Amino acid sequence: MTVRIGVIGTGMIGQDHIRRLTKVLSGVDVVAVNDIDSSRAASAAPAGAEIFDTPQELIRSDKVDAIVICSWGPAHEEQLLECIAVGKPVFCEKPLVTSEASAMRVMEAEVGYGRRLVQVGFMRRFDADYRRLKAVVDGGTLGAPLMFHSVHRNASVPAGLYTSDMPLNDTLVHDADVSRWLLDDEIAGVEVRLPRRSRQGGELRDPHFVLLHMAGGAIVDVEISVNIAYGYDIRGELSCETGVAALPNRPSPVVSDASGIRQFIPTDWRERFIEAYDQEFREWIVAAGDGTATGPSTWDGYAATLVADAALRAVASGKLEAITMRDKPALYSQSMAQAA
Ligand code: NAD
Ligand code: ISE
Repeated sequence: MTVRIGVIGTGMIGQDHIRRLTKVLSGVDVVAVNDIDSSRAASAAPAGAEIFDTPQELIRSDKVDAIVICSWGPAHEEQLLECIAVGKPVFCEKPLVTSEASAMRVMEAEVGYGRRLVQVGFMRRFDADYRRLKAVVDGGTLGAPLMFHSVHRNASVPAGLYTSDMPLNDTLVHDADVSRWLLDDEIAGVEVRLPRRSRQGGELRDPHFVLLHMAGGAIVDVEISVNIAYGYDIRGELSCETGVAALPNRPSPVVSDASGIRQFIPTDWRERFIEAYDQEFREWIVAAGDGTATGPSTWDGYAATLVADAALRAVASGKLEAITMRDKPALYSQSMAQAA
């Protein structure tokens, strides 16, 4: 069976996902696209795909079985609710939404529908290196994890479009999600420290040093630097009771020349996580073909949204900001260890 996909939002990641859905993966066909910028939709549309004027028309079209949302975070809620209303599986890029109230509305709609339909684009859970790291922790040979050091560095972010809230509500959400998943625990509180501002980012508040307090007592520190100039650099190291497990350096040629010995690093997320994005869609396509969703859920998107909200409060207060989660609906009761 071929799953017929409609893509909403044909900017940077929308175009990259259209490429993988048309040129890399099988069992899918991109049959529809939409973007508020209609000329961008037209240039991104694969041959034969229909260009829809609105997300609602695309979602409701009989030609579309499942939807991929790659619009901006604030637009996600309305598009997700529409997908749930018609019972179609939907892959939604992170962040799920940009406020707690919005996350609750999406969760209530999906719980009311009675079956999982939403997968959130937390692609690190599909990355082979992160999966091996998780296998080591879950294996238990190192004892309980006590600390996780997460480094999230972007060479640059689009000037103007990327505001001072975004290191926390658009970038930190990945580290929050992967910490919950690796440690199989919820985040109970957040502190943020602001080092001296980097001149690379102009007026943007950057970098951030974030502490995530896990409910079970482990602590995660996260460096968020979004204008570090030299490349896209993602690191992670878990300190456990009797040993340490870290993400390996990515395989890359070691170049020796008159400047010394060095290894290339990716320029951005497209390159670093290329196989992870492919794998997250492989798994999504299988579930979407069955009319459901697996992998990172609305609950996971809600949890990450709470962390972003708490981090923004912590910037203002300078204090540890506690997180209170609602009871977990049975629909999401699968443990985090099983979810991808
Ligand atoms: P972008 O600005 O390049 O593209 C967003 C596109 O969405 C634009 O073409 C815009 O016109 C369109 N759009 C905005 N609102 C819309 C609406 N209401 N209806 C239809 N189209 C709309 O941004 P991007 O970098 O491609 O990011 C898009 C989303 O993907 C964001 O949520 C971002 O956080 C996420 N993202 C995820 C990753 C990842 O690693 N998983 C990487 C990059 C971006
Ligand atoms: C971008 O939206 C992503 O999701 C990338 O994975 C992340 O590294 C980057 O900071 C975000 O802007």
